[in-house]
This record gives sequence, C-alpha cells and structure tokens, in this order.
Amino acid sequence: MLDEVTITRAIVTTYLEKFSRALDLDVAIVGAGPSGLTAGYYLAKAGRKVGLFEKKLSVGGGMLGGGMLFNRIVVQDEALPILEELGIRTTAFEPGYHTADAVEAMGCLVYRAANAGLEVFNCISVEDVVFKDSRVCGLVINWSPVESAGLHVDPLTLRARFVLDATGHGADVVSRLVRKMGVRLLTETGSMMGEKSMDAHLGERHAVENTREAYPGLFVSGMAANAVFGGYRMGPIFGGMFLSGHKAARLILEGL
Ligand code: 48F
Repeated sequence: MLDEVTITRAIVTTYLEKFSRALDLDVAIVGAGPSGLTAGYYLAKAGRKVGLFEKKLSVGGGMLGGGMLFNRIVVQDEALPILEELGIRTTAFEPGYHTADAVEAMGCLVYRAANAGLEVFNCISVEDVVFKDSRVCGLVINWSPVESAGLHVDPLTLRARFVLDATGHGADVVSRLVRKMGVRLLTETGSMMGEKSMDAHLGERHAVENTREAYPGLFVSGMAANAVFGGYRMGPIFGGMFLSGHKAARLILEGL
C-alpha cells in the first residue's frame, strides 16, 4: 500500500540532498533560457559541479514562445552542430536558415542538460550576489513566491567559483551588482551599455562576441551579454543563444 508520508519524505529528503550539493558549486547559472541551459549542458558534460537557478516555475525563458507565440524557432548554419548534438530535429527552410519546433528544442535541451548532471532549481529567484575581495563568488537566493508576495523573509546563500548571468534582456544579476556595489564593469565605458534595437545579423554576432566576463567571477551570456556590452537584439533566431551558451561554458572551463 502506498504511504503518503513516505512520498513526502522521499521528496523532502532528496530535494534537500540536491540543495545541499548546490551550496558549493563550480558554476552557478542564473536563468533557464537557451543560453543558460546550453552553458549548463556543456559544463555538466565536462564533469563540473553546476547548478542553475530559474525564477519561474517553468524552464525555457524566451524560447518556448518562438516568435510572437508562433512556437517555431529559426537557427543558422553555424549553430546546427550544437542542435544535432542535443538531438533537436531541424528542417531546412532556405539556404542558411533552418527551423525547429520551439517546444521540442527546449525539451531536448533540458533533458540533455539534466542528464549530463546539471542540477536545475526552478521557482528560485536570485536577488543578490556574494561579493568578497572585489569578486563575485556566490548567489543570494529566495523562493520566487516570497519575492512576489513581498514577504519579509531573509534569503539563503551559496558559493560558486563562477557565476553566469543568463537572465536575458534584463541582465538582472549584473544590474543588481551595479546598483548595489557601484562597480566598474569590464565594458568599454565601465557601465551597462544597454541593448540596441533590432538587427538580426549583428545581434546574433554580438551575442557571441559579448559572451565573456563582465566583472571578476561573473560572466554573461545570451541577451544579457548584449544588454551589458551593448549589442543589437535579434528576435526569434536562436543560433546565437546556443553558440553563446557554448562559448560561456568554454571560457568558464578555461577559468576553472
Ligand atoms: O530570456 P531568456 O530566454 O535568456 P537567453 O538565454 O535567451 C534570450 C532569448 O530567449 C530571446 C532572444 C533571442 O532570440 O531575444 O529573448 O538570453 O531566459 C532568461 C531566464 O532568466 C530568468 C527568466 O525567468 C528567464 O527564464 N531570470 C531572470 N531574472 C532572474 C531569472 C533572476 N533574478 N533569478 C532567476 N532567474
């Protein structure tokens, strides 16, 4: 006979084991969009201890909605090897343009990343970083419903050798760091340069070029990279997000 309390104990015990493992990470990723999950996949595949924190209940970020809720995505030639590795089926549309189902693409990415060892924590918001000796070295986290209800509840903290801000257009981790610590970023101006208007070609190129360390210990990927280093937006072409996540993982592995 199934016992309700055993079910509860199974959930509480194994979740707390998973949470305890995440208190001391090689890499803490913020945001479960395409760039953060791709970085998580490659870091976990390389055997690193990596956790990903997503404020929403669902993972996927801006990819599940395709373009204007038409849930298809477009990818360019350069990103095809990554999609193939992840098992995402694509269809050629015109030379240089391929399409994929947004839900299938995200499903494959989440499956392959989790299967490689990425520990994903949903419904947890990152509200601050741990800052020591002029370096980002951890995250300050709380349950998203605590934040949205405006409850006065103190957060908890975890340590990470590197943090990746993969929070999309808002570059939320970098923004909070700048707001609270007034630091000079590793950008041309020293401050957040801001996302530019739409240019799909440049935006895709910039997303990869701008994937790098924004402050000691803190890397940026995807749209957060363009928001911090001043790149164009690109809309529902996603090759740059996969390539950016891949590059972020490579750079962080070099640093570890
Ligand atoms: O926006 P998002 O999908 O990031 P991305 O990997 O991809 C961008 C594209 O989806 C699209 C685009 C390119 O075609 O323009 O927008 O750069 O995913 C970012 C995730 O971060 C979460 C947010 O809920 C989303 O799922 N996030 C944002 N702030 C926080 C957060 C936070 N403070 N704590 C935890 N998660």
